[in-house]
Amino acid sequence: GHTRKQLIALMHKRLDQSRFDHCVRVEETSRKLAKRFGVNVDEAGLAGLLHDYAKQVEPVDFKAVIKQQGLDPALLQYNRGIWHGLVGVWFIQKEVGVSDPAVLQAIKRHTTGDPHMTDLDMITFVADFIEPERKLAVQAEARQAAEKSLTAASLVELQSTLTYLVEKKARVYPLTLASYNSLITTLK
Ligand code: DGI
Ligand code: FE
Ligand code: FE
Ligand code: FE
Repeated sequence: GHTRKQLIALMHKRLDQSRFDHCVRVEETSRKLAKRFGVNVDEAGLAGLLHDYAKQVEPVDFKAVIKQQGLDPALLQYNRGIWHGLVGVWFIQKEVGVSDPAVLQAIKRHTTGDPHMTDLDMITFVADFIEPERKLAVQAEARQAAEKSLTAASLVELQSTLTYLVEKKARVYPLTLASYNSLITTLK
């Protein structure tokens, strides 16, 4: 294990200041949500802090990992928006040495969600969307929903993400749609 100070030094090698500051806000938001919903606060904080660790990794480096590790070749049709979570955990294991599978899973799922999200997964997913600098009305709506329910807040986020993607004619990663369908079914 690293001290928080060591983690922060490693993050500064990969992230510019504004992305780093976002990560610290997601850490803080995640810890609050973990207390609210009875989830391990340190795991939630660690996942929140590291969730965007790979956000600024070069596309060519992501492509190399996707090929070398034999990951789904369909991933190559996407971009850093999708890669930094699903593939980013490879860089986190390698460069930061985090091995807690629950933390790695939450980071992996933080952009697309997953049809089988745990409470920790939903905390990372939602904290990213409702950290204090997220100012959209839909983000306020998710923040309000997260007072009571992680699934309700996750659904607000996925509905917004899907609408945004379709609006700009972007390719929807199948997991994003599967997550939405799963939450809709849960909440019906
Ligand atoms: O990393 P952040 O900016 O803090 O937030 P994020 O990881 O939730 O989202 C990163 C980007 O990923 C955001 O611009 C939306 C995009 N995204 C989410 N789901 C999909 C997606 N992009 C594509 N093409 N397809 C998806 O399914
Ligand atoms: Fe992200
Ligand atoms: Fe997110
Ligand atoms: Fe983020």
